[in-house]
Amino acid sequence: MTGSEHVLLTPYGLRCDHRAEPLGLDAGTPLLSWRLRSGRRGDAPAAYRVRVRTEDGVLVWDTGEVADPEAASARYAGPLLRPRTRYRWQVSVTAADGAVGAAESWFETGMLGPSAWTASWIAHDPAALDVMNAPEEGELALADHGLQPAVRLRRPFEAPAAPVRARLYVTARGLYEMRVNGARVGDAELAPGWTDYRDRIDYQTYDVTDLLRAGGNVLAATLADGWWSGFVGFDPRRSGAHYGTFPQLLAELHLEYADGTTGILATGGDWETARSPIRYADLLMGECHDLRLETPGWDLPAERARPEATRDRETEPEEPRPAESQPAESRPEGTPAGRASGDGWLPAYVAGTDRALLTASVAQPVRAVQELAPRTVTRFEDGRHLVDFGQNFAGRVRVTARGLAPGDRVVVRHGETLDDRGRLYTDNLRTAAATDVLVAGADDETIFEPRFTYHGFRYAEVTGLTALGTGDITGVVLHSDTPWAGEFACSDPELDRLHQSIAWGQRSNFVSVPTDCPQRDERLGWLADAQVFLPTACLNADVAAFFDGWLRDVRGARSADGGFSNVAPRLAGVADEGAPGWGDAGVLVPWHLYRVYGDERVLVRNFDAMCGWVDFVHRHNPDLVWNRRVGPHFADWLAPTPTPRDVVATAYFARSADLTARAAEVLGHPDAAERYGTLAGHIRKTFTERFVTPDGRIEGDTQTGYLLALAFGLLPAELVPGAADRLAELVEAAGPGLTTGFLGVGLIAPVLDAHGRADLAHALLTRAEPPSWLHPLRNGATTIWERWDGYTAGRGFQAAAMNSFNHYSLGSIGEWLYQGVAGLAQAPASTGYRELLIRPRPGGLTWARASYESVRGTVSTAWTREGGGFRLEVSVPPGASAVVHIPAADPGGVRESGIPAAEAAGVRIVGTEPGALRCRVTSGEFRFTADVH
Ligand code: RAM
Repeated sequence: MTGSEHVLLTPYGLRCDHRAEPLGLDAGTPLLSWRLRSGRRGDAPAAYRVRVRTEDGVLVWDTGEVADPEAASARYAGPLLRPRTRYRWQVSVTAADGAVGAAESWFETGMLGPSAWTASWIAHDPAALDVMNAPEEGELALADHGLQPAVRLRRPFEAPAAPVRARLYVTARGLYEMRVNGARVGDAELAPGWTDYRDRIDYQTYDVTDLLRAGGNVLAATLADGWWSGFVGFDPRRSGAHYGTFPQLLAELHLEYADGTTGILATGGDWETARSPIRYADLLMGECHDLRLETPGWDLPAERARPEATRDRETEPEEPRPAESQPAESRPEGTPAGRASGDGWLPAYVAGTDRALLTASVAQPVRAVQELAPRTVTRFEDGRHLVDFGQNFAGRVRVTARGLAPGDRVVVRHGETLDDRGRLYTDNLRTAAATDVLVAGADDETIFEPRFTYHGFRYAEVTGLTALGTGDITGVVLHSDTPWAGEFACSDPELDRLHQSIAWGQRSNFVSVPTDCPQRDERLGWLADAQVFLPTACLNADVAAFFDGWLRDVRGARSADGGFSNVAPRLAGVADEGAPGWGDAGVLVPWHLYRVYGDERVLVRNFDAMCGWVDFVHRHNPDLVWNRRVGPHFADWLAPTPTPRDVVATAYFARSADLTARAAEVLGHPDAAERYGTLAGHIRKTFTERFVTPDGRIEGDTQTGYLLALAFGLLPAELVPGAADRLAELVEAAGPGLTTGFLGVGLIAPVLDAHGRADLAHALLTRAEPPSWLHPLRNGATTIWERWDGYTAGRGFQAAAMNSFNHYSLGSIGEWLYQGVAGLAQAPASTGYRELLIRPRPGGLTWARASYESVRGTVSTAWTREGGGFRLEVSVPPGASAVVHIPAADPGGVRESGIPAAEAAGVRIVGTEPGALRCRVTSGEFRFTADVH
């Protein structure tokens, strides 16, 4: 980029349906969006123009010049998009002064609908799969767990020439890893990800052009159980196999040659299959690689396969067949496997041709995003090694094993913490064995990294190696690769650690779906956890696509009469009926996403379900106190002081009705807006009548009771100050301390702040006795704990039956670190960060800063307090404006870039309040200074 481009108004960060350059899009009318930057204060867009072209430059859609100073996106409205086609698009933005900046990106469509597919589901014939070896002493009881080998599938074929373009469209019932001519395809992990496979199965698209060549090629896959046929959740009545009993692959390779000819290679009975050296692979139990069973070269064309592999084969695979001439299926569905082609390879078993549920994935895949070097490796006398990665995370290890004889075993166990004897503590994993095993083959050195499992851990215990150096083992961090969007830092290193722990909680638990925890036999998409953490999550990362994907399963998990569930994807038998605050996530999550990303379509897609939920609760609770059909009523889960259930439930009922009314308004449904608005008003009235005394005491007199009432605006205006005072009293009386659980915790700092008690919010942040955020950190936490007292000095661990050390719910304080401590927030009535509210709450800190990559561009704040002076730097993206509160002893003395604020360009004073000046600023960078003595 040249200097002048940087100075002028320039679009950047182009997204299509909230993803950068998505490959394989099934949406017919995607949203094309951009962010803006400029080096000039007050720079603002006046108009935009989007042009979409085919790859060879043919113009398909042109918005023309659209005069809209607020727009940061355009919804494609051109002719029908063609399947499997790449489109390039350009956005040009004209600034108010006529200067034009432009940027380009692309998106590529996928199959655009299930009918385009010809592939069949193929598998290893489950009846022909070898029975596992009997488990050895101390090893997983394989028979009990019903674990089965991962299988391989392959299809050699002849390409007449190197293709000029090749795309692989692929999915699995189970987990897949694809290879082309021995090279791994793409970098997605745990693909195709977890969806409710009864409703939909996501497929992924890969550009494999560079992996193919003229002549012999091999397309190959390894398949494992994953969420489809492996263990998920904790339901002891159903040991795995939630969706099916054996994994299956469905794939199509589309080839285009320079002469214009094309070919399709689809999964069908003409593939061949064998068991793999992975004796089992399970998300909860772990993975076992038996390298004695390895057949090098299995995924290579015959002539490139390693000589020893070729020698091992009883017969060579048949001559590869040309891709074009192959029928999609050569055997009818369900036909049992027939003749083996040697070396254990059998014709693939065709398990079906149902393609109705295939949809392109809408979110970023899980990826190995980071590697952690061990902090220490300790060797015990009994030969075990204990590896400390210094960070609790979700992922797995990569170990380099040396000096093993064939059949030697290396066992890696995982745990979040150590017991008081310094040994790996795994009691809290419940039935998740989280154990990976390597059985050595002939190679002297082996690199072992499981591929179809993940664990939540900080420590790994390795048995079976005589030596293990810090360079021999690496922690591989896995999570849904949502682009990181926020940064926060301040003068208190413990608050920085708190922020980091929250961020690690997010990384560890955004693994295809938002899970409660990554370690024990649970890892479910609990709805309340997701909704309470969402505001924090949205500041840490761009989670628009991630949540859009998950919301499909939230809708899918509804009951026939409109009730949301507690977990999504739903699992039979797991607390089906949505509890207050859990089911309500189906309303709260779309609303919050709309506010953050400004994309109305999230409301469009969820509106009916939102209405259905409110109607469901209303139907069963016509007197407007929600006390029937409350599901397993978790109330303010894990709160030190419980809040009456009806108070919690009725507050959420009012909140959901209110947000549904607002959504109706946004979507232009005045009748619904009126209906739900009126209902919300009646519920609020009922709440006050039933639960609030005339002097403003809320039944139960708990922090969470007041928090819900104040945050959700349930009280008549005259009762608000009293309720806020009572909340403050309760916080003070507790230490100052908090007594909130999952539902109250995220509200406590914002509500105290909104009612003039940011000092108490700070007091809570610096409190170290439990319940507090610092207590875990001072006891070695590197992620947020499930319980305030997961470990306490006198008592030790909480009950192992429910004691996760990596649950993000109580980390929902993260929002206030950005919004309160650093002062970076969106104004309450704004959507898509059009209007910001910059209002730092310094507390006892000397500096803080935050930046956030919003849908409009970068927002940042940085403040320092030195001597009696306060300095606040603010950056507002073009197209946005901000109200800035500058702490000042004398509001009239505030200066911006050295001149009185009232005279500064782009600054308009809007008011003063005790100890602060309030101004409205345009886009650009501002440097305010004030005296705070
Ligand atoms: C626990 C989960 C989750 C919570 C539910 C009620 O088992 O870990 O965090 O939402 O219970």
